[in-house]
Amino acid sequence: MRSPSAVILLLAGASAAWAKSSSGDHHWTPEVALRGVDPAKKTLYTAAEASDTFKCLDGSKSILFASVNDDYCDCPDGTDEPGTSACANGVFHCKNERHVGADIPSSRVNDGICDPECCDGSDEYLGIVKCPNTCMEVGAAHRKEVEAQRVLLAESEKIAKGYAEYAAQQSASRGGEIAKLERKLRDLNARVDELKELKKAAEDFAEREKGRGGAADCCPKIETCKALIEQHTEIVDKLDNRLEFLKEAAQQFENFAEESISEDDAAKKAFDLYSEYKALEEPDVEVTDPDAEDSEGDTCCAKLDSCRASLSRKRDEFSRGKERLNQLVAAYAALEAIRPEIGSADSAVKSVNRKYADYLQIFNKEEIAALPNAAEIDDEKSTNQPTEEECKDPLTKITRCLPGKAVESAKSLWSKVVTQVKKVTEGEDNTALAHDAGKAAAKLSKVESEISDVQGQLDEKKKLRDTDFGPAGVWEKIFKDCVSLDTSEYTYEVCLLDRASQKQKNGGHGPSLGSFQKWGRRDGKETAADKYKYMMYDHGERCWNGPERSVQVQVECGRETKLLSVVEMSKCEYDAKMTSPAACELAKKSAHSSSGKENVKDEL
Ligand code: MAN
Repeated sequence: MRSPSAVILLLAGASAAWAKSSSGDHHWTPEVALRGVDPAKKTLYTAAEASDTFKCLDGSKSILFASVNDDYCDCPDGTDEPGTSACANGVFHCKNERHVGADIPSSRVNDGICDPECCDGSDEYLGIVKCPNTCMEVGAAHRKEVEAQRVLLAESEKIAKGYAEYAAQQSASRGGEIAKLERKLRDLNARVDELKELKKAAEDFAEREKGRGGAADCCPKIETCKALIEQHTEIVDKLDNRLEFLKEAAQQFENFAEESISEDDAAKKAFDLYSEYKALEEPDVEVTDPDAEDSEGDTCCAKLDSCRASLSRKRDEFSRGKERLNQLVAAYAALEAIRPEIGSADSAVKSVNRKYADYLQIFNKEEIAALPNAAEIDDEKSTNQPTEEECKDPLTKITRCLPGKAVESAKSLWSKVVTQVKKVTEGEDNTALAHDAGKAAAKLSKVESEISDVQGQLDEKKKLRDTDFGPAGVWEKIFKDCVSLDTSEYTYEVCLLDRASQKQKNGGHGPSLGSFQKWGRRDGKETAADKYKYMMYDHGERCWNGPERSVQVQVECGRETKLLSVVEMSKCEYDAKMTSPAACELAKKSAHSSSGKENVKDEL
């Protein structure tokens, strides 16, 4: 720093030198007028030469061209004396060839000090001191520095590009993950509804069990029920046997000659009855009966209910079998009235007739037994009979509807139950749950805790999706990474886009400086272009007699994510500076501003 008196002395010296030279060796020439002029403004001065008039660059005044750099200050803006120290506000430009040009206050011209900004020494042209031209070395060092900066910037931008790619991948996969979790949640919620119903069914069941005398009433009936099933099975098997026998030749009805059907009423009637029989035939659906084996731990009443359900299905099987047998027998019997000339001409008719004769011989004498009465295992005390509407839900009402109830569509209903149970519960035994409120409640709470777990994961993903991670989402890669800085008294820590704190250096716990609130400045005066250069952390621990602590972090492009400085600008309001490759993305697209949401992908 020059002292004012030294400057005055030096200025006095310089003016004296100029005065001496103006009147001595250094005469004014047009070239002298261009001394200290920035090449960018050169034409403004050369143009003046032609008209012999120079207009001060602020337009305030016109003077003779010969007055430019005549060591007398004419222009209020000092532009007439760029090459002398005559104007206090003049600017001298050193060309600094082989380096970069620089402006210095023209008061420093010929002040006897070599200005470091003027490596070419041109500011001391009167030779009061001899300033060597160091521009070659200074320029080389500068170029080296610029090149190093360029390499560093390129590296930092490459890292930032990687961050942006990471964000794009995260964003793309997050969409699918969110959809998957939402689906899972829907399924689990449906399962909860189902388990609530099962639990309710189990409670109802327990209630009914109480009402009907409980185990004391149910246990003795189980054996009776099992015996009844055996008797039923025997009868149904016999029925099936007859049906199978007749079915062996039934195909022949379809081979009747056209003429037989058109010319003989008996053949036609037999054929029509057979067609009706065909309509009754059901495809054989293999249904495993889950009640066949009692589950361990089931109560007597649960076992009895299962047994009743099996019995009910047997009875239903019997009535449908019997209907089919009667229909088929009627078709065969109709052929007995066929006209002999047709019957003996049609081989299909003949073989049907033969089969029927055999059937009569083998089975007709034996009556198909009626099914034994199952009333003794009926649940007379049972109240709260389900409505038909309730019974349409095969899964949850299974224990209340099927036992003892000969529902016409029992078989298809049952197969629906089996499929649903398999699909929804993945092997879980809903029937068991519907009989045990404790088990159902335990399962319910397990699924409910699974729901809260999945909900947590979903909320987390959605929060990330909705977080503003800056241009192209670059900050996501280092989200919540923490950087710290030691000052003489404190260690400051900033966890990116999360929270900031100040700790005593001696290890003591320090106050929170707040949590991340927004991109932008404390005073809200950021522009759209520099919004992502500032992070605001606020609502930290309140200062005694002051505001809540807060920190504004200014970020610049740099190779490392690093906290450079933290200053307490006013009480409990801190200003920090940091570098990060994430800020380089912004440098590249400072014109852009992005919300950082899922659509930033398009910007990459
Ligand atoms: C602590 C630190 C300081 C702050 C004072 C205010 O010492 O957080 O930075 O100025 O509290 O009382």
